Amino acid sequence: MSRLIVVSNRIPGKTPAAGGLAVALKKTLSARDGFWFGWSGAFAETPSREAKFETIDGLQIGSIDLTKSDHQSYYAGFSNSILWPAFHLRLDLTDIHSHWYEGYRRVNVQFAEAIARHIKPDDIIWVHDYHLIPLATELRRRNIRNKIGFYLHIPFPTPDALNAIPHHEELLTDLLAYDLVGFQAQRDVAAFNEFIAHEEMYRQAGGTPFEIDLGNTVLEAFPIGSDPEAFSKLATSPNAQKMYKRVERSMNGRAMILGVDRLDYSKGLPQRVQAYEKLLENNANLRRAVHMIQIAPPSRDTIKEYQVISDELDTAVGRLTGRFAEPDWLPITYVKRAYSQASLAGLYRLARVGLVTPLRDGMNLVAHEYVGSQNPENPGVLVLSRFAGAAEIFHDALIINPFDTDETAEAMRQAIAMPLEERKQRWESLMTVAKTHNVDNWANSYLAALTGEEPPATDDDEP
Ligand code: ADQ
Repeated sequence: MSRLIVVSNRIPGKTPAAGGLAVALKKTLSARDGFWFGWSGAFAETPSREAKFETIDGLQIGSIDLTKSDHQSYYAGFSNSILWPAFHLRLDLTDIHSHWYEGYRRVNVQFAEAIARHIKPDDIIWVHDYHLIPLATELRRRNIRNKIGFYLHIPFPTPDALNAIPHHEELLTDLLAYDLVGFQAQRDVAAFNEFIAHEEMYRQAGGTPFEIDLGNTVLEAFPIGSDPEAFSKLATSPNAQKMYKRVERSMNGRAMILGVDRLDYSKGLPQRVQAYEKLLENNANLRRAVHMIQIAPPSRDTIKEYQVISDELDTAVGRLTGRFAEPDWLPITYVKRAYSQASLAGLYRLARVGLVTPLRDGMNLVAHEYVGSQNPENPGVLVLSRFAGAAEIFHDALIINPFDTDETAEAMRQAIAMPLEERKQRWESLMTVAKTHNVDNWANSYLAALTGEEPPATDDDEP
């Protein structure tokens, strides 16, 4: 089997939220040999092009340091203040500074130079996410002819949103330097094709369109997943049980409604709190019978828009509490910190309702983890946004439009009232889907498409 080189913004082991994805990619990597490459997390005075290698958990990890100013332009700037909001259709939240693009490209060049000298002729290279779109172009410029694949973890934008991104034509050309561009959902492949159709329409109207020739590049959806069986075990592990029992005691028989998200404006958190407020407003009988827990550790908090969403959520939670709390009952617990996977699994298992209501999301792994953690004898109900990639596969969740807070409130009510039989039926179907779309199958099917090799047999295959 060829060696595999995985490239992502950060090297693994230093991003706590990476969770199952890092574990799955490490497993794939250890089966194939090769290395993982990314930013070390450290800053240098001058840009270094020499990768440092170390062995972590038996894996070869290569990294480089970046200068503070390049990192600012590349990461907080172009990647997370332009690409992230535009790809999530939040053009109102983009913050465009033209010099950020230069920093973004400089870092991609720096990555390419550091990696190129370590690539052997049969290696396959798998590049992850929007931070590194130009990497294949830069590697090709350095005469790398190997198979290079790209996977976009976030949604692909609509034509108008793409047109609002400075240098989007170059970025599209960059994508076509890959052999395979993988997306989370069919919706994203369709959005890419819609851009092509949009340019064609422009040509027919007499404009000068941007010509896209896909050449040999394959575009395909590979929905990512988690490891539901591992979550199922984890949810009954001693550490998960500790959390489960502690919170169960504090619930005192009330139904728990749970949200777990990075604190990000794409996750629809203020709308979710508003929907919960409507649930309490419209159903006086539920007021002392439910409790919502929202866990949302801050992320990217040097970026202004992330401070704004944090303040907005503080206000929404404060208003809700002031309006409905009683001296001996609080409607919501809002926790701004990260928890171990075991603690999360315990909470998922206890939650009668799992709220996954992003305004737009590539996939959303919390949905998968919630399903994996349920008790088969008494499962909870997943309330899922139609704008999460997960909605393309989890048809038996209660699917809602997160902008319609009446509808979300009604789905919460329905979830709480749902008879055990229906909960079991829905959960069994969701669990079957989560197992089929687990993270190992995701990595194997992506790599099979990139290399043309057969994917390894899975446990589900007939002998
Ligand atoms: P994210 O936007 O980070 O990922 P998500 O898919 O939900 O979103 O993954 C979040 C991960 O962080 C989960 O594994 C979750 O357990 C963990 N997490 C969240 N809150 C936590 C907390 N309080 N403590 C500890 N861990 C927490 C991006 C895209 C998604 C896509 C993934 C993977 O935005 O759409 O599904 O990549 O491709």
